Amino acid sequence: NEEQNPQHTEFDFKAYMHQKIKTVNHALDAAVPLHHLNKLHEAMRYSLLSGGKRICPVVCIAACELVGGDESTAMPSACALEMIHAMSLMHDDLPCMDNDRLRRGKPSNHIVYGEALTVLAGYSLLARAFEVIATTAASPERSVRVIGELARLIGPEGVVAGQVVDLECSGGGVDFGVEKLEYVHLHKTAALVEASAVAGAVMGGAREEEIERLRKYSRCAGLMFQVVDDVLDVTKTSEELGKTAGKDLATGKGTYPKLIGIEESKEYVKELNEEARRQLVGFDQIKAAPFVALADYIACRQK
Ligand code: GRG
Repeated sequence: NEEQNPQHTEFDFKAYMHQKIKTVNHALDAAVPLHHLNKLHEAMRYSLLSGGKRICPVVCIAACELVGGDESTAMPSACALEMIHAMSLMHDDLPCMDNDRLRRGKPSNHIVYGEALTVLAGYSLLARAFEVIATTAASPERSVRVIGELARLIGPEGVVAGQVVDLECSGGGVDFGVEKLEYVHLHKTAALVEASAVAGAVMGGAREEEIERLRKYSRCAGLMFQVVDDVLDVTKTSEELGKTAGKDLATGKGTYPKLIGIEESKEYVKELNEEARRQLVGFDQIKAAPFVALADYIACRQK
């Protein structure tokens, strides 16, 4: 893989992520300070600052830098995206949704703070996300465009739509074909990555054509993340499988290996990676290196 991709050998993705995550965490910490009046801010910070790969904020910053902007211009949007990601995980873990007691190896938000406070802390993160973009970004015109894109991509035509279809199908008994599976992943997962790339690009002053290429890249990357997830679920060692029981069997939910086959799913990952990479042609190749490496990281991750 490294032979086919010389940029990959020169670009230290791990160091890049480490450095970006550090600045993002610092900005998130400042964006949601602790208040001692009640537990609301504590509950917001519990999920916001509890690790995580920070893919959305890094994509946002990298997109801004790719089109000639700088990190600080993208930072309010980057923080907003991580706030929305965090609130979606908090709500997803609730008993009325996926009912997960653990998140990132720690008790889920509602286990620690109770369901009511988790719902409210989630809404607060959502509201704070838009407030941060509206009040700290440089250009009002760009901020309005980002707010509009973000609202559309997470709302009833975006993340929420994906979650609704996912919930409908999770109980089993619903005809769950590959089209529906793709719909769920494109909305539930890829839409927020898309919003991240578009927000960064808009804030950095990208041309429309650049925005559209980054949009396509992130849809491929987001979808790829989920196909890889499904493949890993069936290729895990039997010991690990004993713990998770395989998600398609456990929930009645469709997965790529189940619907198109394991080898075909791996082939699809390759195609999505190539398609993602094609979107980067024409950009400054040095500034595009994080995107090449991110797609490879998603395609090749083992856990
Ligand atoms: C967005 C308004 C609004 C409401 C939320 C509950 C809900 C509606 C949506 C669920 C969305 C969801 C849980 C999508 C899954 C996304 C996903 C792939 C999460 C895992 O991402 P990682 O591995 O997480 O990047 P880390 O822990 O690294 O941050």
